[in-house]
Amino acid sequence: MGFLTNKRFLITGVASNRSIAWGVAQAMYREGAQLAFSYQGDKLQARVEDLAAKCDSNIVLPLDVSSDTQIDDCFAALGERWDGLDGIVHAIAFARKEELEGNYIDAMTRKGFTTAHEISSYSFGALAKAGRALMAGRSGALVTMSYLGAVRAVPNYNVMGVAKASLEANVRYLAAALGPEGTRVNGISAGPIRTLAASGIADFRSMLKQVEERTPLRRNVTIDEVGNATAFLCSDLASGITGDILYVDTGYHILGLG
Ligand code: NAD
Ligand code: 0WE
Repeated sequence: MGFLTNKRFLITGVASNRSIAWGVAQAMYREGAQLAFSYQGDKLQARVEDLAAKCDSNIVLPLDVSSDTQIDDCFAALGERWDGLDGIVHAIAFARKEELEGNYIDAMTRKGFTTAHEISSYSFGALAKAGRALMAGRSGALVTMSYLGAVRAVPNYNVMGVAKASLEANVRYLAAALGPEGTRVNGISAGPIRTLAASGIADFRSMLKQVEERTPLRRNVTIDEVGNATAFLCSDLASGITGDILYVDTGYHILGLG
């Protein structure tokens, strides 16, 4: 019997079969979880429906986190299908492409900063708030996806790094706020992975190569490895862990001189 049997989760952030959220969904499905999926924008609906079907799920809901209405409607629809929810996986980030290249100060704008923080950090708290009633009293778990750029100055990551720092602080404040209700909140800091969000990032290939050459395990991490760690954090096996960031990056973050 899988370690997520009889548990129900909402998976956000599936955009393709390369998405980290898809690695998460497959691991959680394998461990016996029942899954619902959200997708951003009509263009992704059919693709996410197809992927959901592979996990025996027909709960596929629109959710653009820039809209309060869509957030409310998503959880209302979920409440019609399920009488409770055991967790939410948040795998959503966005910054304007122009902000993710070149010198941080040259690239930064008020609008770009606001958008990055709203979509990549505020949205985690917004989902926690909207899902709170459905999760109450069920030892629920929230997990989000971060990156090393939250705590180190990574070239070109720029305002996304500042937004991920905010996201990681959000993990701690949400954990403190929801702990008394039995809900745990954690983040995973994943190493670089070629996904849609990584496509078009200048020099992503050379970044993957650099990590591969230096990191303790001498290879890049996979969506399945991030999926397994997320499934663990969502499960009762992690019942004593909250407010933390777990690095799933083949060890890269421990290095000084690589
Ligand atoms: P992806 O492109 O597959 O997923 C990003 C998702 O964000 C997409 O599904 C997209 O629809 C969603 N999204 C963006 N704006 C949204 C909005 N307004 N409303 C709802 N959804 C929205 O890429 P990914 O790499 O799987 O990214 C998932 C998460 O993992 C992100 O938080 C990313 O920062 C994080 N992460 C990625 C890497 C990497 O190297 N790929 C490493 C560490 C962390
Ligand atoms: O979090 C991310 C990427 C998130 C992301 C990606 C895009 C590309 C397309 C957010 N917004 C956008 N906006 C777009 O228009 N990662 C951890 C992957 C990533 O992105 C980088 C990295 C790494 C690693 C950008 C620069 C440097 C390193």
